[in-house]
Amino acid sequence: MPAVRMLQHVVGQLLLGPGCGCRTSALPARSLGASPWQIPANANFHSASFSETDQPRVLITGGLGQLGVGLANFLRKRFGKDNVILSDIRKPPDHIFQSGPCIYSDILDYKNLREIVVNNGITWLFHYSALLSAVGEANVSLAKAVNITGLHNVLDVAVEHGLRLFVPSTIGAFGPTSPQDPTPDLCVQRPRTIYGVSKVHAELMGEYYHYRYGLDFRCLRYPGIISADSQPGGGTTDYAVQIFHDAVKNGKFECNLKPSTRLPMMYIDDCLRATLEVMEAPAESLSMRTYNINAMSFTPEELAQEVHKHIPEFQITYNVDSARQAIADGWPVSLDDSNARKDWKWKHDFDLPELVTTMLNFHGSDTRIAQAN
Ligand code: AKB
Repeated sequence: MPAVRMLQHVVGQLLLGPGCGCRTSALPARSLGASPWQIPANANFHSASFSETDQPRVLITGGLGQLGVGLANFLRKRFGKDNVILSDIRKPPDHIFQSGPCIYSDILDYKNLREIVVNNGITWLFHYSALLSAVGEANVSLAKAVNITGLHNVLDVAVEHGLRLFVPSTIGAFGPTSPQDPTPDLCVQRPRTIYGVSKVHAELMGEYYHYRYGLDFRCLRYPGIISADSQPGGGTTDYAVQIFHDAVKNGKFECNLKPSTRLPMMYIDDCLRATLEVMEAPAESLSMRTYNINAMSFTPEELAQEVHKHIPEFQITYNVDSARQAIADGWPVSLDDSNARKDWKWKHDFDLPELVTTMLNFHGSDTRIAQAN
C-alpha cells in the first residue's frame, strides 16, 4: 500500500471510533487530505458560511449531458444566473457558454473538484456525470471509473464542504428479480448492467454518508426522461426521444425495442421540477433519502399511435437491438412513488397526450390533430 494511502487508512481507522454505525462528525480519511493531523479537531469544514436565506451556489457536474443544460436554465431562473455553474470535461457550444457560468471539471480529479467547490463557494452539487445503460455495457471499465470512482470523489468533496448533494438514480437500479409493476422504493435490487450496479452503489453510499457523516444526500430514481432540446446519450429509453425527431423530419422511425416493451417515462419539465422540489424539501419531511418518481408508462406501439394522431402518415418499424431489449426486459413497468407524493407532495403534470403534443410542437410539427378537430 503506498505510504499516503496507508497513513490515510490508519487515520481513518482511528477516526472511525467504535463500530456502532451511529452518526459521528469524523470525516472519511480522504476528505482530510494527506495531513489530517494538522487540521484542528474543531475545524469548520464548511468553507463558506451561508445563512438560510442566501441563495444556494450550485455546481452541476456532467453538465453537457441530456439534463444538465435544462437544469441549469431552470435553476438560474430561481437562483440567478451567476449562482449556477455548469461543468463538464467537454467544451460547450457558444450558446451554452454565453448563457451563464460554464467551467471545466473532471470528477475523476479530486483536487480539481475541491478547487472548484472552494473557489466558487459551492453549497449545492448536482452530480449528473454518468455513463448510461447501453453505453456502459459497451465500456464497463469507463463506466466503473466515471459512475463509481467519480461518485466517491463527489461524496467526499460534498461531506468535506458541507454541501447538499443530489445524485440521480434510475429505473435501471432495479433488475429482473425486483417487483416490476409497480416497483416500490424498498425491494430487491439486483440490476444486471454496470449502470444499474453503479446506481445502487450510489444510493447506498449516499445514504451511508448521510447516516454516518451527516451528508445532506438526496436522490431520485428517474424514469426514462424525454427532452425536446437535448439528446440522450447511450440509454435504453433513448428511442422515446429519437422518435419525435424522426417523425417530424422523415415521417417514420425505426425502433430498437419490441413494440410491447412498457417502461416508465417522464417529460423533462416534470423531472427538473421534481429535482428542485426534493432539494428544497425541509429535511424533516424526508422519510428516506432515495425516492422513486413516476409519471407515465407506455410501449413503443402506444407512443407511435399517439404520434400518429398528429402526423397521420407516420410509420414505425422495428429492428430490435437484443442488448437493449434484454436491459429493458429487466426494468420496472412502473414505479410506486407514493412516498414522494406523501412526503414532499410530488405530482407530475405530463401524461402521454401532453408529452406528445409538447414534443411535436417543439420540433415544429404542424400538429395535424389540431386541424382535424
Ligand atoms: C437509460 O436508458 O439508460 C436511462 C435511464 C432510464 O436511466 N435513460
